[in-house]
Amino acid sequence: MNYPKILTIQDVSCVGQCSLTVALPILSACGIETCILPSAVLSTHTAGFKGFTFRDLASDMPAIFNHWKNEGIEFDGIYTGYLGSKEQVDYITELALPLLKKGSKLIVDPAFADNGKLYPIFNDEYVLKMKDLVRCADYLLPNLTEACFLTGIEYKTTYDKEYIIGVMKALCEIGAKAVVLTGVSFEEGYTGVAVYENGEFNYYKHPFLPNSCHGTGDIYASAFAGAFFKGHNAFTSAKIAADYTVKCIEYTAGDKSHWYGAKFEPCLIDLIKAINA
Ligand code: PXL
Repeated sequence: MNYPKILTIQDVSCVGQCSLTVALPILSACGIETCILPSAVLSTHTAGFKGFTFRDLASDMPAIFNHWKNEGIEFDGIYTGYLGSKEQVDYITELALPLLKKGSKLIVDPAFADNGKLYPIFNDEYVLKMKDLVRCADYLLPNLTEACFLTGIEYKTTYDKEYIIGVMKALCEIGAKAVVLTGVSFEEGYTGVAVYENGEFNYYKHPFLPNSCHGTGDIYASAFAGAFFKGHNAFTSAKIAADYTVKCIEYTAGDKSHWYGAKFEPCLIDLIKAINA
């Protein structure tokens, strides 16, 4: 599709280079018309700043979706990220998904946990509710922590290919049609992304950069969505997104004052080239 119109639903963290402040510029750079629905407004993201403000925008959602329905507005894709509360999941499945054009895809980044732990505002009830969105996902983009919370499989930091395939199959049993699992490392010094689609497993590895920063999951998911909605297949999109994320981390490395996010903007040119190659 040459000029798709997509909707992304995730929070506005005013400061901190994550969620919409990352997704919107990345999707725009990919050449996609990007409609947004902020799920919540926070003064900063929740990973390292203290005393952040948080306003859940769930109660605005029904009127917004109904207005779009009345205007006949439809989307060539929907990509969800960090949501503010479990109430939002029902609004999205009941009111947003009907706005998806026939045959168009839903990409879901569960965005509730990392490194074995839930993000501050979430709990087990939220994880349970997130499964309702997982059931609708054409492409689910969790990290291993989120995949384990969703499936109940033990979170491990060392594992083999069978363990990873087991996790991905379990996510498909919940209802995800395909899974793109990030941060999968089978050997020291490397990490990568595993794609499970139509019963087929593919893996792309790249160097592991020890100086990882916050927000890289959002950079990855946004670049994947951008490449995918521009017409690349899932595995190519997964590779393009991985290469771009690595570039952003490399570009940010060494700047201790920039701990809160990755400097993704100067590397957008590389993403644009990869998508249009
Ligand atoms: O990057 C994921 C993310 C998005 N939004 C908010 C967050 C985080 C991670 O901590 O706090 C508000």
